[in-house]
Amino acid sequence: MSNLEQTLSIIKPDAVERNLENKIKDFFEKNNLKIIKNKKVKISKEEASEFYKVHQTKPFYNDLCNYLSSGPIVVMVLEGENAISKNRQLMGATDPLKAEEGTLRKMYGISIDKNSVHGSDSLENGKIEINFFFK
Ligand code: IDP
Ligand code: MG
Repeated sequence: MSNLEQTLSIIKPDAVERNLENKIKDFFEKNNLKIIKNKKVKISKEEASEFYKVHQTKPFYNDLCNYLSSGPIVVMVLEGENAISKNRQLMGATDPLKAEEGTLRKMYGISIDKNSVHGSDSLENGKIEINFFFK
């Protein structure tokens, strides 16, 4: 049975800065996640705070919002079979040191805060996140 989903993906500032945009996009396409929307933006601290508000009680929240607003990012809607979980698998663990071989964060992540990519964690949050960037 098919389960076509959409998820939000972000190429974070550390990866954009290192010109990894095309490599990361190719990796998604090769793994059957189609990029159906795509734009490069720079968001404000306020926008980052809104985007990451689920983390507002975490000790790293302020740094996280400063970081996501520190430089250009590429936001994309990925579509494919089980896109939410598929993208999470392709990204690997949050901490690049713990990420599995062959995952984006293993290949490109610098540290837990500069981990190169974001991906929605559920269908519900995916819809909220897609709407945030592509209204
Ligand atoms: P995820 O990106 O794998 O879904 P989340 O737990 O949702 O991970 O955290 C959001 C982002 O916050 C992570 O991608 C990472 O950049 C940052 N982060 C998570 N945990 C820590 C931490 O313990 N220290 C610093 N930054 C963190
Ligand atoms: Mg998350």
